[in-house]
Amino acid sequence: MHSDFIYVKSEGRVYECKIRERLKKEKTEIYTGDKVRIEEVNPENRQAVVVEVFERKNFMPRPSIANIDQVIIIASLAQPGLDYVQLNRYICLAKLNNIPALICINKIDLRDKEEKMLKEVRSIYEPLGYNVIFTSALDGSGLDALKNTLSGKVSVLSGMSGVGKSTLLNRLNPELSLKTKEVSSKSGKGIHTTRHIELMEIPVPGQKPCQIADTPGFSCLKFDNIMPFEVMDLFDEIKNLSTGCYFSDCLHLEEEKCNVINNLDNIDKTRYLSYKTFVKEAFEYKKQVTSSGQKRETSVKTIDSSGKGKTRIVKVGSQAKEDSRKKSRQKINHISNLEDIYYNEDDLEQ
Ligand SMILES: Nc1nc2c(ncn2[C@@H]2O[C@H](COP(=O)(O)OP(=O)(O)OP(=O)(O)O)[C@@H](O)[C@H]2O)c(=O)[nH]1
Ligand SMILES: [Mg+2]
Ligand SMILES: [Zn+2]
Repeated sequence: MHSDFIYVKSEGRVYECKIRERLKKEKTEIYTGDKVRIEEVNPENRQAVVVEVFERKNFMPRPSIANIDQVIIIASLAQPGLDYVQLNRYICLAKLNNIPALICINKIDLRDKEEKMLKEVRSIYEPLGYNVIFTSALDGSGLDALKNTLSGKVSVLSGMSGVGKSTLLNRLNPELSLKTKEVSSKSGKGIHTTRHIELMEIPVPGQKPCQIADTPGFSCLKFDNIMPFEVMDLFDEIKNLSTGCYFSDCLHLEEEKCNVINNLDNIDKTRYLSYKTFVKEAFEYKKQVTSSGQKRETSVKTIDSSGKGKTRIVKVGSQAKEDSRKKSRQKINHISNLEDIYYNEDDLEQ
């Protein structure tokens, strides 16, 4: 169902808002997490109009959400089993959009011999600079550690369907009662339950208030907007070794005198496998772009942020100019009309 309204939180109140016609004409897109200026139309009924959208500090497509401090990537030890390629996919997506990420492995109650796996996950990701947390939404273990990472931040939970994102959020704040669903017993895969994106406040005693967005998991997320040569930028350990390759355009697949291939003992196997998988996907994308003459993401500008790599910021259609009129920055905390962006028929299959 499509809705013409978006919901904006301002000074503790939620306003039901229409979007100013001018913004619609300019095709200004508004996403969860955007900071906007509203004008009240009917204060009693808390109705307002969005008149301006401010420039974003960052943006994560799929799911579309703006101004995020961190992505918490959830994977599960079982049901569905830990899939490193998928986990790396979510990690790379966060990196592509220059958003800090941490890893949370959920459902640790489901495995008898989990110790070995937990060590393995730590040994892969901690040297790469990722914080790894282990949780069980069922028995509550690790939830305090998870809470500690949230303080004062805007976080997004992402990860495959069925790994327990909504269940974890419900545990963090039982008042939310988000919809969760059984993992399909036939396939062991999750069936999509979370359908829209909403920023929710989680009160954590003794800590600064924090906001979290739950997101729907994807079953077939692909790297379809980057070129093969750009994939290595998403794998620090490969990028670092690439400076020693003989060919400057080496893709580290089967080239001669490749410093990455010569050092495969120093790279985790599942990381290298993921790298190769994403390069292959990027080649498919390149083929499509080349054959259709289609332009790449024109709405994305890439800026260099003080030598720390690239920041992709999606341009907002309207100019976010500061003016002297009284205004406040509000945050959209609910968009209910994006459903069809997150789903295709394949995704909804059980
Ligand atoms: N044993 C066990 N089951 C869990 C745990 N966390 C979640 N589950 C179960 O896993 C299933 C899927 O959980 P959801 O929270 O709906 O998964 P989700 O990640 O939100 O899935 P989508 O919304 O489809 O992306 C539910 O049946 C939960 O009860 C856990 O820590 N341990
Ligand atoms: Mg969910
Ligand atoms: Zn190489």
